[in-house]
Amino acid sequence: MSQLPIESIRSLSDTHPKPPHIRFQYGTAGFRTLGSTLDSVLFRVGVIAGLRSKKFDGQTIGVMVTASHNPEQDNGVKIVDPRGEMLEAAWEAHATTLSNAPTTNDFLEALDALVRTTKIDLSKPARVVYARDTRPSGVALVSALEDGLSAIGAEGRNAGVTTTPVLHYLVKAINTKDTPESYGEDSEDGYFQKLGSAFQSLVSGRQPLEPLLVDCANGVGALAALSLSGCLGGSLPLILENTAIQSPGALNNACGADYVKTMQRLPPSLADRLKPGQRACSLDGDADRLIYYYLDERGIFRLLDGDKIAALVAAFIVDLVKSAGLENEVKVGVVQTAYANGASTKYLSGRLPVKCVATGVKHLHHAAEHFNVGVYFEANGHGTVLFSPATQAKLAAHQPSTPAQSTALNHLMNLTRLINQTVGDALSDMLLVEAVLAHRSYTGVEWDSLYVDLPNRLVKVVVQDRNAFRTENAERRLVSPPALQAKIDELVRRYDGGRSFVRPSGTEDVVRVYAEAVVRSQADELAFRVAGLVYDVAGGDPSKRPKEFL
Ligand code: NG1
Ligand code: ZN
Repeated sequence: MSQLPIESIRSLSDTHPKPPHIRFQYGTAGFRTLGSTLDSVLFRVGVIAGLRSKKFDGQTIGVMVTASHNPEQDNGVKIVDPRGEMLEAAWEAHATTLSNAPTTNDFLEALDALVRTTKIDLSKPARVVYARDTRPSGVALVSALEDGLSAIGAEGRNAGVTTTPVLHYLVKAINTKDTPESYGEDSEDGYFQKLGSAFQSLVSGRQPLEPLLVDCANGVGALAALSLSGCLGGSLPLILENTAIQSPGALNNACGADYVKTMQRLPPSLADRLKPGQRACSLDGDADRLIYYYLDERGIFRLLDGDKIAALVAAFIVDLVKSAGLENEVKVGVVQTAYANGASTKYLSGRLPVKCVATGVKHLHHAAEHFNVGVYFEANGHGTVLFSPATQAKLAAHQPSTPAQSTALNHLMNLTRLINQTVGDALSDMLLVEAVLAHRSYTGVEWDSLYVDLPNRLVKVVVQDRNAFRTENAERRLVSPPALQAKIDELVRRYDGGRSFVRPSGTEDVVRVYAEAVVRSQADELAFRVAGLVYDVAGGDPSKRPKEFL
């Protein structure tokens, strides 16, 4: 058995010391915090990714440097497993431990322990593909990552500046290259060509689509959307907005999917650009979230969020499966979280199986794998559709008995190429939505009218210790602090159509309160009153209690 290259790790690790007094955590979205504090984390992630690759016999591991929808000064990093999926949970804990080792010596000891406990054969090769978004801090962080890769002797492939979903795609494409499961050419261009050709086949013969306005959040999505639009053969005119990737401070600032969903309003920069009835969508800073919207004839903003996307897409796939003559063999299901609008859950459960899981894409992804076709979307616009390997084989082998069945089958096969099977991709999802709208001859108005959203409100509460909040039943109920859930229940009962739940955030040091009700003012009031209960139980200084918490 080979040994860890102690000297090479030691000398390079000393140039990337861990800042004292900071505790890092590999959370739902990887490591994510102020970009200026992450140098040692990136170095160590390089070493960890190398070991993870050795663990998989030299299969390629991915590393993405991004902080998604967070403000520009933040940055982060996540590790992607060989099939293009998120890092396995046990290794999230290893990554946390290694990132917090105070000194180089402690880091080396922790590495040694990891190699022994997880039985890594150090003689195996290590391969890592990595990319970053457009954040200015990304350049130096990638160079720290490269030091980590070189310290462990991993072969690195720099995929440059690209989106999170492209990086996930690359990992899967590289690891399946020249195999029967080949996922496509292992380049960004190869991916966009694949999406573009599937999209063009899906919409051929349909009415040409009206131009779509795309808010690129002043991030990497601007570059990606431009490349993608070159692969669409004019089938979907895109008007790209908020593409100022060089302007300091512009990233995600008053624009992007998170802004639109959270504020439930149009990015101010689009106010003069969007005409009533025109479709628009917003990407987030690493282009894995997508939110649609339009202005109605009175100029009022109408949101088409992840729940509306799930409803549109799931119903379409169910119809195609039926038209292809496969309804008894291919079961479509939907996965949501507690943040899904109650009206969407009602709409969907009347049509197909719906499962609710804890927040965080990995939970949705894993639950979706249990369906033949699993549609999952978070309300915030992150999601995709998974076709199980057995279902893909079934589609390939199915002999249609009528021309109509044959057409529907072809559409389904094209959907498997159009939809990213590794992780949610705003651009792939955007093409998916556009393809469905083209097939249904829907404008935003008809899509919007599938169901009417219940008014809702999401509030953050700063508490002394968010770990004091523990939940059950897919995070819909609190088990601690004791007695708080009973008080929430008591309050919720007083509101028509009221629903509210409280959970600790996995990405910020806050507790989130969600509430919905039949009337907007009631949803707001319920959210603020529940927030008040939370603050009183766990917030600390009563004089600092926010006054809106009634
Ligand atoms: P937290 O901070 O745990 O609520 C947020 C989003 C999740 C998910 C993660 C990862 C909400 C309410 N929560 O998680 O859905 O997207 O970030 O980015 O939108
Ligand atoms: Zn994102």
